[in-house]
Amino acid sequence: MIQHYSQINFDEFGDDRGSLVSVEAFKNLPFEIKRMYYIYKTKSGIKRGCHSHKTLKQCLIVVSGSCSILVDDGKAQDTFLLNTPNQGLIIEGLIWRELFDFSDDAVVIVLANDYYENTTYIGTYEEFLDEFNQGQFA
Ligand code: T46
Repeated sequence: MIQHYSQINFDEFGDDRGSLVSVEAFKNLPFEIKRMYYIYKTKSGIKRGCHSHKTLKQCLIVVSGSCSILVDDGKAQDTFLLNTPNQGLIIEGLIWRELFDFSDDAVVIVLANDYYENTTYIGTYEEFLDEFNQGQFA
């Protein structure tokens, strides 16, 4: 069972005009990009995510403002504060994720290796743990 999360740093090209970050599949991002979506205007008290996928690979980049992301691999939890546009969080496979503490100006870009399919969502933590336990003993 592939199950993984990690922070990734992208090179920032800065000059007196400002900064630029480039993300390229299989160059500085370890998967192909079939979909991009972005999240914005989320209020500070709101939680997003609160689900898992089985095999989807995603990279979350907070290009403006900040937000925190809790990831849970079934055994342990980590929390990441994303607040710089040249850093991302890769989440791959069966990982429960929750996004919270959005700043008013937060914009989260998500790069995904597959198209949107609402049937691939694991929507409750209990279901997620069941899937995790099945994988452990498979
Ligand atoms: C994830 C976190 C970080 C689409 O039509 N296409 C899409 O590609 C996505 C992602 C969503 N939608 C629709 C489905 C819902 O009607 O947009 C609405 C909101 O989606 P959702 O409630 O899933 O949004 P979040 O922010 O809770 O979760 C999303 C992703 O779904 C999820 O994969 O990891 O962002």
